[in-house]
Amino acid sequence: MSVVPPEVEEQIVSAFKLFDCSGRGYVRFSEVLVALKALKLDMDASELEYVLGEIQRANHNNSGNDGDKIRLPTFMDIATLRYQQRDPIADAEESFELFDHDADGFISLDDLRQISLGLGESVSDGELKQMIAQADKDCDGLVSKQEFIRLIAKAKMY
Ligand SMILES: [Ca+2]
Ligand SMILES: [Ca+2]
Repeated sequence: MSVVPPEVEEQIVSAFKLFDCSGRGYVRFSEVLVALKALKLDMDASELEYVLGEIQRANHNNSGNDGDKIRLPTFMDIATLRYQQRDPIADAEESFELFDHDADGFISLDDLRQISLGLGESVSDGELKQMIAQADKDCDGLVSKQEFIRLIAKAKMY
């Protein structure tokens, strides 16, 4: 069972395959660093060394890694771990900027309309209003950054 959403898991597998282009079944330490960066799950070399050591200890070395060769299950473990460590606030701030289409610091009904248009999804105003109402604690019809972060933080607890 994996704790990362399926689309993230797919990205992780693709990143692995990208570096394992010849199908040798492993990627090297330095390639893992680059792959993680591409996944926006950056780690520095000393962090990676530490994590790798922990994973190898947990698996009693039967994961098929020898030295510089990191196989997919291990790569998946590393990326998953990093994914779980991400700063949820920084993450929410990034998403907020995506939603705040006109960048005025609030997510309005208009912002959501623009986004759903951009995605080619037809979402009714009623549904969009409901999305805003979920987060809109002070009932001004707009979602402030604070309200948005609170909503995301709450959602992450489940
Ligand atoms: Ca806005
Ligand atoms: Ca509000």
